[in-house]
Amino acid sequence: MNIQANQSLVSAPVVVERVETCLIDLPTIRPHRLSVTVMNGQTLMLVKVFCSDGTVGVGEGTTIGGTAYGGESPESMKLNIDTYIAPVMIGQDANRVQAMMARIGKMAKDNRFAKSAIETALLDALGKRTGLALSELLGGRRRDRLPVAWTLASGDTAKDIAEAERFLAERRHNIFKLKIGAKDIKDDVRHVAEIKRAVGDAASVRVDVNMAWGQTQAAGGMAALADVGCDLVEQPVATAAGLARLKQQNFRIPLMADESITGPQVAYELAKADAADVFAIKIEQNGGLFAAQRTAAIADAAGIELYGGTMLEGAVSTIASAHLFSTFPELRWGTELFGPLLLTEDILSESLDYSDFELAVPSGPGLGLALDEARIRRFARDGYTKVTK
Ligand code: MUC
Ligand code: MG
Repeated sequence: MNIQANQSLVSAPVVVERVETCLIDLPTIRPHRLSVTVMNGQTLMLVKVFCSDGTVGVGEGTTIGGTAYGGESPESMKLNIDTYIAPVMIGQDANRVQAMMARIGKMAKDNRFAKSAIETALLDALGKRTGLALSELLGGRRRDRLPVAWTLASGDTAKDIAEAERFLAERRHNIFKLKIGAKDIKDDVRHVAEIKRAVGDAASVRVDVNMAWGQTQAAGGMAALADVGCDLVEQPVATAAGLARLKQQNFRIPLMADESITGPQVAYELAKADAADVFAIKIEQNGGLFAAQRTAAIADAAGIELYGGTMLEGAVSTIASAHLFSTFPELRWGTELFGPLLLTEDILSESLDYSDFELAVPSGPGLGLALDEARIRRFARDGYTKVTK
């Protein structure tokens, strides 16, 4: 397509005509054990935004363990999009993504995951309309590939070691995050020590406590984890004040905030309170790609390092996140964008490129993905719900 044709497409009025949503239930390759839940499957909420120029954008809302991790479930995302969000989008300018999100914000409070799905779909459509990859719409990618951690969470140390050794040999992952916090601290620290001993310097070993510890437990845990060669502790306690108190104790191990980061305002408060060394950036937790970009800018300005987080999303939201993370000035701790690899089924017609310990960020227009609709139909709970006004 030549530049003139591109320009006329961008300047022509393009409106949203229809929104479709669907829930897809997919099995996981093994049970995934976190301190908050055990996952045997994952439900993806897919949304499609149909525009008057024929472009169709796709977005995804996905969480962990129904409402075990946060207030939004895939079902609530779908219901709130169908009932409240889609109707205010119909007939509105599809090119003005930020204005559309502001309009939606007036009609729908909270609902950060649902909004992230919608914003992703609008940006995917805009990218397809203009021929630009989503990362270029976000200001331009700085890297084409991203380091990807894997989470060892089978609940069994020997199985976790075997999994880690296999992925190291396959050159798929050399960063491992261990889910701890459900057991006694001594058992958890022994588990981490054994895995670190097995992988040695070939891999970085980190832990995610998912807020399971109290303050004094966490202080003991941080010190013990530093001693066994753990590189990073993620969200050991629930509150921002608790994180800040831990951070002030200067353990020899960096502290990362995850669940605490629910948008730019909170990110600013965390930075002001000196509550973390690292921020896990998640597009859904922040309420969309633009909000996540603002949170990352706050971290950057405060000298807080960045990590690209996941809600164990499927391919669509994983790749939306990848586009955003590819634009960050620094990504010191890499990413954990392995969600699609935890699922038994691929919903894309062309699989993602995970190789050499990294994920390739697609370069085609928008997300740069094509869905396998036959596979989606097979796993869809009730098919697509259509909203036209
Ligand atoms: C979290 O809390 O970070 C990310 C990887 C994983 O296994 O769980 C998620 C959620
Ligand atoms: Mg976490």
